[in-house]
Amino acid sequence: MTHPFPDVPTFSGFDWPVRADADIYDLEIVGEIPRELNGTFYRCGPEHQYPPMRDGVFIDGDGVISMFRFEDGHVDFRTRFVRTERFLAERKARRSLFGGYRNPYLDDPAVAGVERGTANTTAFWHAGRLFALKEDSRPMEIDPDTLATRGRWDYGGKLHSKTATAHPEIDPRTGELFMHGFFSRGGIAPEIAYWVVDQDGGLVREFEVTPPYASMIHDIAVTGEHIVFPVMPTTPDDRRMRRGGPIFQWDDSLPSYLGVMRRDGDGSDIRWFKGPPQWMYHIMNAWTDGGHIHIDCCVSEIQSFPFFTDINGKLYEPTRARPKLTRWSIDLNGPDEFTSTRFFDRQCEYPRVDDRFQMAPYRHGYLLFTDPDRRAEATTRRSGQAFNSIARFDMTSGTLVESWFVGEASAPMEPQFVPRSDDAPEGSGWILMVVNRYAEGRSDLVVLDAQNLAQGPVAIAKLSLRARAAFHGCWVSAAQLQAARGVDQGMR
Ligand code: V55
Ligand code: FE
Repeated sequence: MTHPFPDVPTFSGFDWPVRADADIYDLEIVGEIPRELNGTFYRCGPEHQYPPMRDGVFIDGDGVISMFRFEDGHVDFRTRFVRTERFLAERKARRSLFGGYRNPYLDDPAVAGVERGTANTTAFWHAGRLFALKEDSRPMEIDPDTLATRGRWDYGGKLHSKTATAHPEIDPRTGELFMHGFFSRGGIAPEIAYWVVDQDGGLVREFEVTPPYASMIHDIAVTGEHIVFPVMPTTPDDRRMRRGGPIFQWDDSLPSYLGVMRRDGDGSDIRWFKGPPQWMYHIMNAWTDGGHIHIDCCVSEIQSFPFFTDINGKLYEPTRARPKLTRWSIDLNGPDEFTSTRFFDRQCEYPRVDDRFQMAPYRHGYLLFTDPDRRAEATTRRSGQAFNSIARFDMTSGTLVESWFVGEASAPMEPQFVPRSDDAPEGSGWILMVVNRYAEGRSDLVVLDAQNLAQGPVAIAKLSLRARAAFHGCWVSAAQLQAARGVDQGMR
């Protein structure tokens, strides 16, 4: 037996770990699932298998990958813990063995040298393979039908980097994949690995870039022509880690930098553009327009996770930690500085687009935000963020077009756009989104018309259990799945 989870917000109420590998066949559907929706919505998030050894932070939970499979108006649900090396070691011991977020000094000596990666951040599809990703380790490959864990993926032994981002970017025009790994040599060494994978899944080149200082680099910007590495002052410290402290702290004595290099180059042309200290987790889209690069993203004044504390002991200021929709612009013919334009003054996160229009000028942007006139349930209460609505923005002007409040005592998770057809115009399709129903202790998957969010769901697939608080996901069409497995198996 294991002892109960501690009675703290991270592990109680809606966030009490479910810990189930479960299948629910044929979810109850309210309304009608559009017949064009054939494929699978995959999501990945953290959930502790066992009560933590110390004060567990939720982003240190074990990876859980789940899927909603859409077939001719039906939706089937499946969820599995990812069988990481760490998960298996803890399962064998029937308790936690890893002591803290990215801090190996706190581990039980029994697991010295065991891969610490949790595969808990993103479900990602490229070249016929599904991955569960965590930025501190290499990708974990997952079976797209059974969700069984296939093992670590290193491009046939070609990958040098020990880490791989949870935010890879696919160029929808070429099918190429662009990835980075910060702390690529392991530990907290500052080097950033960068690699390109061709449309067939083969690693074509990899090299390292050295930033002005070591920092967490959660998401990079990729345009048709450039790669941009954001370096912002959330910094690691090995001595602090040895004392049992957090790997990362916020240090606003340092500036931010955007490192720009040509996408098809070798990194020798990298140029660092400076800006004030600020923090950014997620990019909506980025593109190169002649001599300018634009990056639309959610930017906060300070680190938004409260558990990455201020290096000078300053108290966490929630209002400054709120991400706001912002455009960073770089003039490639100008000085070594970047500029910012704020589009929206509400707390927002999880920006997404119609992925077919990534890396180029675009119109439709979707994100979660907090409507202050409504009650905000603490979706990601643990990160200090509480969203209650989804919005569609017109990014040609940076203005909010429409929004939908998800309901009382409810919280939305990252939206996923699905096009009506492969050649539908930008924004013609649906938004799939899990909405957690706090009062009922369960979740819904809502289907929204992406051009009419305000009317509310066209269909709801009802879950009888709490969907775990996931981070990121992807849509894989039935045709892509079929091509990847060759034979139709279904999940019966
Ligand atoms: C994030 C999430 C992580 C992580 C680092 O959303 C950053 C940001 C789920 O794990 O390890
Ligand atoms: Fe993320």
